[in-house]
Amino acid sequence: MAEVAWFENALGGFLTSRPAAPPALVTDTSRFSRHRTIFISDTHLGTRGCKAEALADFLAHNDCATLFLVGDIVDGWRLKRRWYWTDAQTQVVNEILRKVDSGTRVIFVPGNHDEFAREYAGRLFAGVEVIQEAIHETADGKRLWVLHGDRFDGVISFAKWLAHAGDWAYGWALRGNELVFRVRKRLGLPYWSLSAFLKHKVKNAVEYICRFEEVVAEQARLRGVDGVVCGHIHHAEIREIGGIIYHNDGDWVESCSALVEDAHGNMEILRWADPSQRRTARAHPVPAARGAIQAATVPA
Ligand SMILES: [Mn+2]
Repeated sequence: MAEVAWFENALGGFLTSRPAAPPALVTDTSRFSRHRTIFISDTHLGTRGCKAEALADFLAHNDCATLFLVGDIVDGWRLKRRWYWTDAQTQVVNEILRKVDSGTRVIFVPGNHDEFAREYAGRLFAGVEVIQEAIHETADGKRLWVLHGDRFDGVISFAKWLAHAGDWAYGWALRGNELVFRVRKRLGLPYWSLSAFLKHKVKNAVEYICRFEEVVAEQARLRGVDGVVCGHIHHAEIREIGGIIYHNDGDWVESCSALVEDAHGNMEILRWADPSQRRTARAHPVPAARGAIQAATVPA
């Protein structure tokens, strides 16, 4: 920091002026999209696993009237043990604040990893509304219950230490991902997730995901809503379960997925490739490489 001369202080306002808003990341306008609503969750900021570069890129290229942060945005469990914060993670925060400044309504529905924020439900932080759970009305009049989803998680409510142990093991699987990613990138192979592979290979995990989806849909039905939007299990999905439209917006530690609503109330899952992978994909054309946007599940 440079020395400050007496007259600089006397100028007033010179030193205390607010830093300029961070510049927009958008360079490729063909990739820019406008949505009515964006839902993201399980970004796990503060951890190594967080794909912050991809997330900041996604936020810079996707605008919306309302942005829902559906929990596990900041990983309080991990930050308690070790502080891990990068410039890309700061960029994510800046992109969210830039949305607030440009008139986007940003609603934060805390999850289990950021449960510290639940105490602040009903308050406003830097223009971000903190709400325990929300009801979102789509453009075509459907009422969606928005919640993180951990409260239906038997493991979490019965034995918290067990969930923490699972979280620790999962963290290691994600670090394995990094290694696999680096090796495959060097070989010019497309992205492949070790932890996602393991999760899908484990039969119990698949059964668990199904049970979770059914329980959440059943609870939504009891509430008399048309559908539900949640996160928590890191498995993006749109499907109808017993007359309820179940939406899961996925995560930003493995799949880099978001749930978006268009001006007519249509919901879609977007998968966003990491900017570094896109550069790799251009350098080595690979048939199976993911594009910038890949529309996935379509509601029945
Ligand atoms: Mn969670």
